[in-house]
Order: sequence, then structure tokens, then C-alpha cells
Amino acid sequence: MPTAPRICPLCEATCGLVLTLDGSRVTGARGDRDDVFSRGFVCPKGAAFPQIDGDPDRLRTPLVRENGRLREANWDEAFDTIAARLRPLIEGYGPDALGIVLGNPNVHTMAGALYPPLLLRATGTSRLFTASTLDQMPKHVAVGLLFGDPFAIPVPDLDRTDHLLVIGANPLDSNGSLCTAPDFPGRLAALRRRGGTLTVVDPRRTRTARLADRHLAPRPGTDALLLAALVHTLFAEDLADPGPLADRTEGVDQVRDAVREFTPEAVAPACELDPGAIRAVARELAAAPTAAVYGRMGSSTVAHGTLANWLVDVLNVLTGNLDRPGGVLFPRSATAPAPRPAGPGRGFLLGRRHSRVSGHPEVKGEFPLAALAEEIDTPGTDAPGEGRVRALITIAANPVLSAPDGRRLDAALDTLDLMVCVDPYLNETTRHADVLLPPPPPSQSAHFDFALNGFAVRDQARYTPAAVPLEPGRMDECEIHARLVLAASGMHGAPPSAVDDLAIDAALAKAVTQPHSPAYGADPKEFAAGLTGESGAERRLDLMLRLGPYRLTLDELKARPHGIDLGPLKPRLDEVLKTPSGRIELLPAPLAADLPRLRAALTAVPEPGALQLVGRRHLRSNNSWLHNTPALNGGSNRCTLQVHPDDAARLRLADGAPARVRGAGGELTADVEVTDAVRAGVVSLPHGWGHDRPGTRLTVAAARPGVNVNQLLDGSLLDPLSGTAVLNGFPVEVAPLD
Ligand SMILES: Nc1nc2c(c(=O)[nH]1)N[C@H]1C(S)=C(S)[C@@H](COP(=O)(O)OP(=O)(O)OC[C@H]3O[C@@H](n4cnc5c(=O)[nH]c(N)nc54)[C@H](O)[C@@H]3O)O[C@H]1N2
Ligand SMILES: Nc1nc2c(c(=O)[nH]1)N[C@H]1C(S)=C(S)[C@@H](COP(=O)(O)OP(=O)(O)OC[C@H]3O[C@@H](n4cnc5c(=O)[nH]c(N)nc54)[C@H](O)[C@@H]3O)O[C@H]1N2
Ligand code: SF4
Ligand SMILES: [Mo]
Repeated sequence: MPTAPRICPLCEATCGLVLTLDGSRVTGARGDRDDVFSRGFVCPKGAAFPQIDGDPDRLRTPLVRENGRLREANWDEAFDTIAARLRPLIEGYGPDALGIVLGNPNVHTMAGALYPPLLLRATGTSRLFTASTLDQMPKHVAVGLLFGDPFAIPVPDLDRTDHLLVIGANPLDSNGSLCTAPDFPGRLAALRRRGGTLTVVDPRRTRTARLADRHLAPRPGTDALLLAALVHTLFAEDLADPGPLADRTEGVDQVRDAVREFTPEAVAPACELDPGAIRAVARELAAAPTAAVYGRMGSSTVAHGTLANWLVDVLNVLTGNLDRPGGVLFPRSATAPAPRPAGPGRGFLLGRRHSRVSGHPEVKGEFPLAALAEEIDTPGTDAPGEGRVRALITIAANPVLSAPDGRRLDAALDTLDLMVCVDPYLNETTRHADVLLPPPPPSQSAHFDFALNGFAVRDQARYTPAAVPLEPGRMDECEIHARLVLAASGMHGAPPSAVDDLAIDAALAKAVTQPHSPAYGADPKEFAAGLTGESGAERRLDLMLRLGPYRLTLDELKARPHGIDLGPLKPRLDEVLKTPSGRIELLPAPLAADLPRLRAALTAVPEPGALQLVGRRHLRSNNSWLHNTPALNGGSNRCTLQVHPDDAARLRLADGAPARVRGAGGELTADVEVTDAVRAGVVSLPHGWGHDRPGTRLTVAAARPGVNVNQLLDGSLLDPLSGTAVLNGFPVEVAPLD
């Protein structure tokens, strides 16, 4: 049987797979032992690649709404419809009448990296909503303020660290996030084998927590308090020692003052932790030869998410672990622009605009996804430029399930003048589309990890071309995006390569003027003529590689189908810092201004018996869209409400019996699973379920729909600095169904 390599697009680990092919059908998938990064690792999702790829419910042709119903259409009809209906809306009501929603899989496709920025520029809209405000936006804000660049996210040096402190992440089930590491479980086992220490902070005893030397289970939403107490302890016990970072850091003394009252004793009642255990963690962290503090979803999608993410890196700085091997380091991606010389930058600004309805500040050019519904359904003046979202483009997003209050959003989507979706499925969100543009399955798409290489625990570059040719009638997702840019920008009918040519010209026009660029002083036309690649996307990849820090080329990558290893992470803080001071700004003003809210949390202890809900991920899931794969959605019901035995007894909840869960945004019914894997006072329900709406084409998922946990939220609970929805630790009431 012929085989072809394909990087797995199903999670952030980016494992190399070897696909077995029968003609143009994928019949098998195994880990690629020769992959320079993943070395043969594969998980159940990667192994299910053939079923995911060959799902008969994947759409094959565009769908266009006619007289209220979606019908199959050809590509020209689909783009003609978009061009004819979108331009008048933008011209009549202004660019902000168009909203754009980008979902998670955009970090797993080449198209998602290359074209959405062009779509935003070409349409001129400022109404961007992405999954980041359901996820890692607090991290972007924290590092943006600390280091001057919201993408300067340091990652734990997993393979060399002596001590890993994991706060609100469960990489044994998620396979890691903002820390791209194929075989995360194996890497944690290796840490233990070499005598290292693993500490996990999580209100659930997760599979990751079970591996740990020490597991702290705080009350949800209190990580910022715990972290502040760890920082306090470092100062109080004279353990703070930034080492060589000292003269590159501003504000150390100010941080000492800022955390003065957050003693272990002061935070203990709110965190429901033993002050002695907090001190022990601080001491161990300081004593470890090298250590890395790593926080993710559980410490981000909470009311103090930005403060928690800030404090994570404050700890890394104060223990001297930032930018050193074994600590946390900044990956050097092969397609990031070659670094400019060290020196001050412009820094990171927040709140340059505010949202129309609730006045949420813009963050990284985005508004909170939790506020999308109100931006559509709250009436405006109808005057040009008023900014009400009337048309929406969603790309790889399912906010009806992934964002708070799907019911309101569901209704709001129905009122749009135009909705265009780029998505392989007719699902809870895309069923509202007027035009639905389906990308081909991953086997028919080339792959390069533009985004995730920037968070990888080892520098490397891998490119896999499409494993099988495009089926007749299919369109490559890059071409779909390019045509969408043309249709949305008044250039409908121009060849899609024009979009790539414009992007290449713009990038080169800038690069040739920059002394640190490999293209400095070159003739842009000549440089462009030297690019190789069979498509616009390939030529753009070639350009980015050539302008990158390793000066690679596409041909070099194509010649090495299992990838090019570029070595372990290296210290490079000077290349990264872009703050106005040119130094690490350890106590940025917007964070200092948020501290009174954290102080108030010291005494905001919930009533006895109050319950808080947290999420959980399962190894065989990926947010909302893998429940249609039989191999990943079999066996017992996974969409259960986990309840601690004490709470179950108190509330008379029986294992396996249905319970009613009520939150600010609504209520739902879920089967109870009594387990001491959650701490008392905490219940857990996974997200991405609730596949019971009519008008979808998800045969397997609809047969086992589960419930949508996000219906418990009304969209009003946010981390104010980042606009990120509180998805973990929000209050709920639970009662037996009868
Ligand atoms: N309560 C709660 N809610 C959460 C979370 C939580 O932990 N708890 N997690 C949050 C997080 S971290 C995230 S990232 C968001 C995710 O939120 P979303 O990004 O909205 O959700 P996904 O389920 O990842 O949906 C992705 C969509 O992409 C489509 N898709 C799949 N492959 C492709 C492709 O190759 N091309 C295109 N164009 N489309 C594709 C799928 O069909 C699906 O419609 O959910 C968030 N919501
Ligand atoms: N199998 C699988 N893998 C995935 C995904 C998936 O849906 N399924 N989604 C992908 C995506 S989009 C992302 S962003 C990543 C996320 O990757 P992770 O962040 O590793 O994933 P989670 O499982 O959400 O882990 C969050 C943990 O935080 C805990 N937690 C909840 N509240 C709190 C709190 O207040 N404090 C602390 N300390 N912990 C808390 C939860 O119990 C949970 O164990 O996973 C990715 N990988
Ligand atoms: S760990 Fe992630 S990238 Fe690796 S095989 Fe599994 S789903 Fe794919
Ligand atoms: Mo995510």
C-alpha cells in the first residue's frame, strides 16, 4: 500500500503521521517514527485520522440559501452570491457592519494562518471575534505588557527542566497547549525519571495530577491569589533572585509592594488551601536548579485570568528561570520574521477602541466572542458607521456551542442580512449560513504549522504536501480564502493568485528596507521571481522561510519530508523584548490597576454549599467537532456532570441519575457521575456537546447529542482586561431532576 506523511491537525502537538492510502482514500494512520519532532508518537485521535478524514457527513460542495433553504451550488455561484450581497452592506453601513469570527482550527490549517489577516485588511472591519477570548487571550495580554509583544509567549523547556509547576492544564488529556510537545505524557514521565519534580494545581485530580509529586486542589478561580502568595513568599523569605535578568527588569520592588498583603494565610480561606503547602511550593520552586511555571485554560478562563497569567511569568522571572535552558524560553519559529536588533519598541496597547453595546475594550484588535450576540441583536441607529454587525463571516468556528449563551447567539445569527461560513460541516452554527464553503478533508490539504511552531518545545520545521489529490469539484482551502478576500473586497473575478501576489509584494516592500532582513537591499521583483512553490500558499511559505531566522527554503523542506530539526530552545530575550523601556516591565500599569479587584477576592468567599462548575477535556475529543467520528464517540456517555461524593450525598444526587443544573444563562439536564476526582464544592461538565438542534448534518453526533454547558452562561462574566469569558469556576445550582 502506498503511504504519505501528514502532520496531524487535530491538536497542538503536531505529530507526524504516516497515512496508508488506497487510491485517494486514507485507510490507515500511524505515528511517523522518522518525524524529527514526534518520533512515532500518536494518540487515539491521530489514529482515527482515516475516519475523521473520510466522514461521509463532510460537505462536498458549497451550499447556498435560496427561498429559506440551503441547496447545493457550484463554487462560482457561491462566490457570486457573496460578492453581490456583501459589498452593498459594507458600502451602505460601513465596514463594521461585517463581523468576522475565527475559530480554533485556523491554527491547524495553512489557510487559517495566511488569509484571515488579508480578509480583515481588505474589508476594513474592526469587528473581529476569535476563540482566543474563550481561551488564551489573558496570556497574550500578560506577555504583551511584560515583554511588549503579545505573541512573545515563553514555553516550558519540558525536556530539560528540573521542576514543572502546572496550573490549570491537563496535558495528559489535551496533549498540551501553548506548549507544542508531541508525546507530552512521555516527556512528563522522562522528567520524573531524571529526578525532576512535577507539581499540579487543579481542582480535579486529573490524569496529569495523578502523575504529580504534589497536587494542590484549590477552589476554582483563585489561582491569581495562590500565585500572588507564591510571589509574596519568594520576597518574604528572600528567595527572589532574577539572576542575570535583574538588570533587564523594571519594577521588581513595585511587585514586592503590590503583593505585600497576599500572604499564604491571607489567601488560604479563598483558595481553600493550607498556607504551609503554599509556602512549600514557593520554596521548592526557588530551590530547583531550573524550574518552569506553566498555566493554561484553568488559570486563564477565569475572572482574574490576566493577573494569573502575569503572575506565572513574574514567578519565572523572580526565580531566574525566564529565558534560560530548563526554565521557560521563547521558541524561534522558522517562519517568524528575522529578529530586529535589540532595543525599545512600541509596547502593547489595549483598549484603542470599544465595543458598541457594552463598551468592552479592544484587545489585540479583537472584541470578546461572548459579546458577539449583543453586537448583532442590539438595535442601532441604522446610520452608516453605527457598527451593528449585520453580516458575518465565520471561518472554522462553532460559537453556538463554544461561546456563552448559544441560544441567544443562535437566535441572533438568524437575523443577519448575510452569513458566510467556511466549514466542512453543517453544524449548530453553520446551519445559519447563507453561503457555506466547505474545505476539503485534511488528506487533500498541505500542512505547515505557522502558529504552533511558535510555541513548540523544540525548534523544528516540517511541511507535508497534500497526501492525495483534490477530489473533482473540491477547492483547496487556501483558494477558498483567497476568493473570499476578493469577493469581500470588491475584486471579485480577479485570479486568486492576485491575493498571494499582493501579500508577497507587501512583505517584500517592507523587508528590503530593513537592515536585519535577509532581503535587505534586494530588488523585490527579483526576490519574488526566485520563490518556488506550486501554489500561492507555497510561495508565501517559501518567502516566510527565506525571510526567517534560519533562512530555510521550501525546497529544503520538501527534500526532508520528516522535517528539519533546528535544535533545543535557546535564550533570546533581547530579540523578543519590545517594551518602551527595552526591559521586562514587571508591573505594567493596567495590571497594577486590576489589583484592587484581586484584593477584594481575598474576602469574597462563597456561601457554604455553593457549587462552582469547571470544564474537562477527554483524550478522544476536540472542542465541538469530533463527536461525529464513531471511533471517538463510542462507549459510555462522556457528557456527565461529575460531582464529589459529599456534595452528591448533601444534594441527594445519585450516580447515573439525571440532575438539573442551573446557571445565569439557563439550565440543562445531565447525568450525574459521582467521583472524588473533583474536589467538594466543584462540579465538572465538558464543553462542545449539545448536538440536538435541527437542520444540521452530523449523523453520529446527533444520535448522542449531550448538553451544551455554555448555555449555563449569559455572556456577562468576563476577565475585564482580556475580554475572555469565564468558562471555569462559575456558580451553578444543582438539584435532582425530580
Ligand atoms: N465551557 C467551555 N467552553 C469552551 C472551552 C472550555 O474549555 N469550556 N474551550 C474553549 C476553547 S479553548 C476553544 S479554542 C473554543 C473553540 O471554539 P471553536 O473554534 O468555535 O470550536 P471548535 O469546536 O474548535 O470548532 C471549530 C469549527 O471548525 C470546523 N473545522 C474543522 N476542521 C476545519 C478545517 O480544516 N477548516 C475549516 N475551515 N473548518 C474546520 C469544525 O467543523 C467546527 O465547526 O471553545 C471554547 N469553549
Ligand atoms: N482531547 C482534547 N484535546 C484538546 C482539546 C479538546 O477539546 N480535547 N482542545 C484543545 C484546545 S482548543 C485547548 S485550548 C487545549 C487546552 O489545554 P489544557 O489547558 O491542558 O486543557 P483543559 O483540559 O481545559 O485543562 C484545564 C484544567 O484546568 C482545570 N481547572 C478548571 N478551573 C480551574 C481553576 O480555577 N484553577 C486551576 N488551577 N485549574 C482549573 C480543569 O479541571 C482542567 O483539568 O486543549 C487542546 N487539546
Ligand atoms: S497528540 Fe494531537 S497531533 Fe498527536 S496524534 Fe494526537 S491529536 Fe494528532
Ligand atoms: Mo483552545
